[in-house]
Amino acid sequence: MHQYDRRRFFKRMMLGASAVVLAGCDKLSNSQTFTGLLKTGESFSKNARGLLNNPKSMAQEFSEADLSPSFRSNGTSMPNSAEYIALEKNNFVDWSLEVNGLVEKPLKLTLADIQALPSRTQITRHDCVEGWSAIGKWTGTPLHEILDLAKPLTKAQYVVFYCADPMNDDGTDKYYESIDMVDALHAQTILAYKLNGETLPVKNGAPIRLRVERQLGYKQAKYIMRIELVEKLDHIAQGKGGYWEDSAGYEWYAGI
Ligand SMILES: Nc1nc2c(c(=O)[nH]1)N[C@H]1C(S)=C(S)[C@@H](COP(=O)(O)O)O[C@H]1N2
Ligand SMILES: [Mo]
Repeated sequence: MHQYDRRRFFKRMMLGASAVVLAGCDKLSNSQTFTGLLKTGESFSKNARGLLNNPKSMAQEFSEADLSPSFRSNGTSMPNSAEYIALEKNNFVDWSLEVNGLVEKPLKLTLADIQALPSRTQITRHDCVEGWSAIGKWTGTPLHEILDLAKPLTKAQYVVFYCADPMNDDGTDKYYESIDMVDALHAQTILAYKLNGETLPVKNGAPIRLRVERQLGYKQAKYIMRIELVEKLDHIAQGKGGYWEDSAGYEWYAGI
Protein backbone atom coordinates (compact mmCIF):
# COMPACT_ATOMS: atom_id res chain seq x y z
CA MET A 1 0.00 0.00 0.00
CA HIS A 2 1.01 3.54 -0.71
CA GLN A 3 1.92 5.47 2.42
CA TYR A 4 -1.04 7.80 2.03
CA ASP A 5 -3.46 4.89 1.64
CA ARG A 6 -1.98 3.13 4.66
CA ARG A 7 -2.42 6.28 6.66
CA ARG A 8 -6.07 6.52 5.61
CA PHE A 9 -6.51 2.88 6.47
CA PHE A 10 -5.24 3.32 10.01
CA LYS A 11 -7.32 6.43 10.40
CA ARG A 12 -10.47 4.54 9.48
CA MET A 13 -9.49 1.70 11.82
CA MET A 14 -9.06 4.12 14.66
CA LEU A 15 -12.29 5.88 13.97
CA GLY A 16 -14.09 2.58 14.23
CA ALA A 17 -14.84 1.69 10.63
CA SER A 18 -15.91 -1.80 9.67
CA ALA A 19 -14.13 -4.69 7.99
CA VAL A 20 -15.34 -3.41 4.62
CA VAL A 21 -12.28 -1.17 4.56
CA LEU A 22 -10.09 -4.27 4.77
CA ALA A 23 -11.53 -5.83 1.64
CA GLY A 24 -9.00 -4.30 -0.73
CA CYS A 25 -6.04 -4.86 1.54
CA ASP A 26 -4.78 -8.43 1.37
CA LYS A 27 -1.64 -8.20 3.43
CA LEU A 28 -3.31 -6.77 6.49
CA SER A 29 -6.54 -8.74 6.31
CA ASN A 30 -4.54 -11.97 6.24
CA SER A 31 -2.48 -10.99 9.25
CA GLN A 32 -3.41 -12.58 12.60
CA THR A 33 -3.29 -9.35 14.49
CA PHE A 34 -5.79 -7.53 12.36
CA THR A 35 -8.28 -10.33 11.83
CA GLY A 36 -8.10 -11.06 15.58
CA LEU A 37 -8.65 -7.46 16.35
CA LEU A 38 -11.75 -7.31 14.23
CA LYS A 39 -13.44 -10.38 15.76
CA THR A 40 -15.50 -8.50 18.29
CA GLY A 41 -16.56 -4.90 18.27
CA GLU A 42 -15.55 -4.49 21.88
CA SER A 43 -11.95 -5.62 21.64
CA PHE A 44 -11.69 -3.67 18.43
CA SER A 45 -12.62 -0.36 20.00
CA LYS A 46 -10.42 -1.07 23.03
CA ASN A 47 -7.50 -1.62 20.71
CA ALA A 48 -8.41 1.42 18.68
CA ARG A 49 -8.35 3.57 21.80
CA GLY A 50 -5.04 2.01 22.75
CA LEU A 51 -3.57 3.03 19.43
CA LEU A 52 -4.81 6.58 19.77
CA ASN A 53 -3.52 7.00 23.30
CA ASN A 54 -0.20 5.28 22.72
CA PRO A 55 2.50 7.68 23.91
CA LYS A 56 4.68 6.35 21.10
CA SER A 57 2.46 8.24 18.73
CA MET A 58 3.54 11.56 20.29
CA ALA A 59 6.23 13.61 18.59
CA GLN A 60 9.40 13.89 20.65
CA GLU A 61 9.48 16.79 23.09
CA PHE A 62 12.72 18.46 24.16
CA SER A 63 13.98 20.53 27.10
CA GLU A 64 14.75 24.26 27.34
CA ALA A 65 18.45 23.41 27.00
CA ASP A 66 17.78 22.08 23.49
CA LEU A 67 16.17 25.28 22.17
CA SER A 68 17.70 26.73 19.01
CA PRO A 69 19.25 30.16 19.65
CA SER A 70 16.79 31.61 17.17
CA PHE A 71 13.92 30.20 15.16
CA ARG A 72 14.33 31.22 11.56
CA SER A 73 11.55 32.18 9.22
CA ASN A 74 10.84 30.38 5.99
CA GLY A 75 8.44 31.04 3.14
CA THR A 76 6.45 34.19 3.84
CA SER A 77 7.93 36.41 6.54
CA MET A 78 5.41 39.27 6.12
CA PRO A 79 2.16 38.66 4.24
CA ASN A 80 1.82 41.08 1.35
CA SER A 81 -1.87 41.90 1.63
CA ALA A 82 -3.57 45.14 2.62
CA GLU A 83 -5.91 43.23 4.93
CA TYR A 84 -3.08 41.59 6.88
CA ILE A 85 -0.98 44.76 7.03
CA ALA A 86 -3.94 46.62 8.61
CA LEU A 87 -4.58 43.82 11.12
CA GLU A 88 -0.92 43.69 12.11
CA LYS A 89 -0.72 47.46 12.53
CA ASN A 90 -3.47 47.25 15.14
CA ASN A 91 -1.88 44.33 17.04
CA PHE A 92 -4.50 41.91 15.70
CA VAL A 93 -7.29 43.24 17.93
CA ASP A 94 -9.52 43.31 14.81
CA TRP A 95 -8.40 39.87 13.67
CA SER A 96 -10.68 36.88 14.14
CA LEU A 97 -10.52 33.23 13.29
CA GLU A 98 -13.46 31.83 11.38
CA VAL A 99 -14.35 28.18 11.90
CA ASN A 100 -16.95 26.88 9.47
CA GLY A 101 -17.87 24.19 6.96
CA LEU A 102 -19.17 20.88 8.32
CA VAL A 103 -19.79 22.07 11.88
CA GLU A 104 -22.91 22.45 14.03
CA LYS A 105 -21.77 25.81 15.35
CA PRO A 106 -19.74 28.05 13.04
CA LEU A 107 -17.46 30.29 15.10
CA LYS A 108 -15.72 33.61 14.91
CA LEU A 109 -13.06 33.79 17.63
CA THR A 110 -10.90 36.76 18.55
CA LEU A 111 -7.34 36.28 19.68
CA ALA A 112 -8.52 36.95 23.25
CA ASP A 113 -11.21 34.23 22.88
CA ILE A 114 -8.57 31.77 21.73
CA GLN A 115 -6.15 32.71 24.49
CA ALA A 116 -8.88 32.25 27.12
CA LEU A 117 -9.15 28.54 26.22
CA PRO A 118 -6.87 25.93 27.86
CA SER A 119 -3.32 26.07 26.49
CA ARG A 120 -0.47 23.66 25.88
CA THR A 121 3.26 24.36 25.72
CA GLN A 122 5.61 22.01 23.88
CA ILE A 123 9.25 22.06 22.82
CA THR A 124 9.56 20.33 19.48
CA ARG A 125 11.78 20.08 16.43
CA HIS A 126 10.65 21.60 13.16
CA ASP A 127 12.03 19.95 10.02
CA CYS A 128 11.86 21.78 6.72
CA VAL A 129 12.28 19.80 3.50
CA GLU A 130 14.63 22.52 2.27
CA GLY A 131 17.22 21.11 4.67
CA TRP A 132 17.07 22.88 8.00
CA SER A 133 15.66 22.11 11.45
CA ALA A 134 15.06 24.18 14.57
CA ILE A 135 13.83 23.45 18.08
CA GLY A 136 11.28 25.89 19.45
CA LYS A 137 8.90 26.21 22.38
CA TRP A 138 5.33 26.69 21.23
CA THR A 139 2.34 27.75 23.32
CA GLY A 140 -1.18 27.65 21.98
CA THR A 141 -4.70 26.34 22.12
CA PRO A 142 -5.15 22.64 21.32
CA LEU A 143 -7.15 22.45 18.11
CA HIS A 144 -9.48 19.92 19.78
CA GLU A 145 -10.63 22.64 22.19
CA ILE A 146 -11.79 24.74 19.27
CA LEU A 147 -13.35 21.80 17.45
CA ASP A 148 -15.22 20.90 20.66
CA LEU A 149 -16.86 24.33 20.49
CA ALA A 150 -17.62 24.11 16.78
CA LYS A 151 -18.92 20.52 16.97
CA PRO A 152 -17.85 18.94 13.68
CA LEU A 153 -20.52 16.89 11.93
CA THR A 154 -19.74 13.16 11.76
CA LYS A 155 -19.05 13.37 8.03
CA ALA A 156 -16.23 15.90 8.53
CA GLN A 157 -12.95 14.16 7.58
CA TYR A 158 -10.42 16.97 7.16
CA VAL A 159 -9.55 20.36 8.58
CA VAL A 160 -8.44 22.98 6.05
CA PHE A 161 -6.42 26.05 7.08
CA TYR A 162 -6.67 29.21 4.96
CA CYS A 163 -3.82 31.68 5.46
CA ALA A 164 -3.45 35.42 4.91
CA ASP A 165 -0.33 35.40 2.72
CA PRO A 166 -0.59 35.61 -1.06
CA MET A 167 1.92 33.38 -2.85
CA ASN A 168 1.56 35.17 -6.20
CA ASP A 169 1.79 38.81 -7.27
CA ASP A 170 -1.90 39.46 -7.86
CA GLY A 171 -2.76 38.10 -4.40
CA THR A 172 -5.24 35.49 -5.59
CA ASP A 173 -3.33 32.39 -4.46
CA LYS A 174 -3.00 32.30 -0.69
CA TYR A 175 -1.25 29.61 1.36
CA TYR A 176 -3.47 26.77 2.59
CA GLU A 177 -2.99 23.37 4.19
CA SER A 178 -5.08 20.49 5.50
CA ILE A 179 -4.87 17.64 8.00
CA ASP A 180 -7.12 14.68 8.84
CA MET A 181 -9.19 14.29 12.01
CA VAL A 182 -6.62 12.03 13.71
CA ASP A 183 -4.03 14.79 13.55
CA ALA A 184 -6.64 17.48 14.22
CA LEU A 185 -7.59 15.85 17.53
CA HIS A 186 -4.02 14.91 18.51
CA ALA A 187 -2.85 16.30 21.87
CA GLN A 188 0.15 18.09 20.32
CA THR A 189 -1.83 19.77 17.54
CA ILE A 190 -2.15 23.39 18.64
CA LEU A 191 -2.88 26.83 17.27
CA ALA A 192 0.23 28.56 18.58
CA TYR A 193 0.27 32.23 19.60
CA LYS A 194 3.62 32.18 21.43
CA LEU A 195 7.12 31.15 20.40
CA ASN A 196 9.81 30.73 23.07
CA GLY A 197 7.61 32.45 25.66
CA GLU A 198 7.06 35.60 23.56
CA THR A 199 4.14 36.73 21.39
CA LEU A 200 4.41 34.85 18.09
CA PRO A 201 6.47 37.07 15.74
CA VAL A 202 5.06 38.05 12.36
CA LYS A 203 7.92 36.19 10.63
CA ASN A 204 6.74 32.94 12.28
CA GLY A 205 3.01 33.33 11.56
CA ALA A 206 1.32 35.89 13.85
CA PRO A 207 -1.25 35.97 15.23
CA ILE A 208 -1.67 32.17 15.11
CA ARG A 209 -0.01 29.31 13.29
CA LEU A 210 -0.59 25.59 13.29
CA ARG A 211 1.77 23.16 15.02
CA VAL A 212 1.07 19.61 13.91
CA GLU A 213 4.15 18.05 15.38
CA ARG A 214 4.32 14.70 13.65
CA GLN A 215 4.61 16.34 10.24
CA LEU A 216 7.11 18.39 8.24
CA GLY A 217 7.52 22.17 8.09
CA TYR A 218 5.24 22.96 5.18
CA LYS A 219 2.20 21.58 7.04
CA GLN A 220 2.73 24.14 9.85
CA ALA A 221 0.40 26.79 8.39
CA LYS A 222 1.16 30.37 9.44
CA TYR A 223 -1.14 33.47 9.41
CA ILE A 224 -4.33 31.42 9.78
CA MET A 225 -7.55 33.31 8.97
CA ARG A 226 -10.10 30.55 8.56
CA ILE A 227 -10.55 26.89 9.38
CA GLU A 228 -12.96 24.80 7.34
CA LEU A 229 -14.18 21.29 8.11
CA VAL A 230 -14.72 19.26 4.95
CA GLU A 231 -15.53 15.73 3.88
CA LYS A 232 -13.17 15.70 0.89
CA LEU A 233 -10.21 17.74 -0.31
CA ASP A 234 -10.72 17.39 -4.04
CA HIS A 235 -12.65 20.68 -4.40
CA ILE A 236 -9.94 22.75 -2.64
CA ALA A 237 -7.71 24.54 -5.17
CA GLN A 238 -5.96 21.90 -7.32
CA GLY A 239 -7.34 19.12 -5.13
CA LYS A 240 -4.25 17.86 -3.29
CA GLY A 241 -4.94 19.56 0.03
CA GLY A 242 -2.14 22.10 0.35
CA TYR A 243 -0.24 24.86 -1.38
CA TRP A 244 3.01 22.91 -1.89
CA GLU A 245 1.14 19.68 -2.56
CA ASP A 246 -0.69 21.41 -5.42
CA SER A 247 2.17 23.47 -6.79
CA ALA A 248 5.22 21.24 -6.30
CA GLY A 249 3.88 17.71 -5.74
CA TYR A 250 4.82 17.50 -2.05
CA GLU A 251 3.21 14.59 -0.18
CA TRP A 252 -0.07 15.46 1.54
CA TYR A 253 0.83 13.31 4.53
CA ALA A 254 4.24 14.59 5.59
CA GLY A 255 4.82 12.61 8.76
CA ILE A 256 5.53 9.33 10.51
N1 LIG B 1 1.05 30.74 5.54
C1 LIG B 1 2.23 30.13 5.35
N2 LIG B 1 2.51 29.06 6.12
C2 LIG B 1 3.70 28.42 5.96
C3 LIG B 1 4.64 28.82 4.97
C4 LIG B 1 4.31 29.97 4.19
O1 LIG B 1 5.08 30.43 3.31
N3 LIG B 1 3.10 30.59 4.41
N4 LIG B 1 5.82 28.12 4.81
C5 LIG B 1 5.86 26.76 5.35
C6 LIG B 1 7.20 26.18 5.43
S1 LIG B 1 7.85 25.48 4.02
C7 LIG B 1 7.87 26.09 6.61
S2 LIG B 1 9.35 25.29 6.73
C8 LIG B 1 7.35 26.73 7.82
C9 LIG B 1 8.33 27.79 8.28
O2 LIG B 1 7.93 28.27 9.53
P1 LIG B 1 8.76 29.44 10.17
O3 LIG B 1 8.67 30.63 9.26
O4 LIG B 1 8.18 29.68 11.51
O5 LIG B 1 10.21 28.97 10.25
O6 LIG B 1 6.10 27.35 7.64
C10 LIG B 1 5.23 26.70 6.74
N5 LIG B 1 3.96 27.36 6.76
MO1 LIG C 1 9.63 24.17 4.72
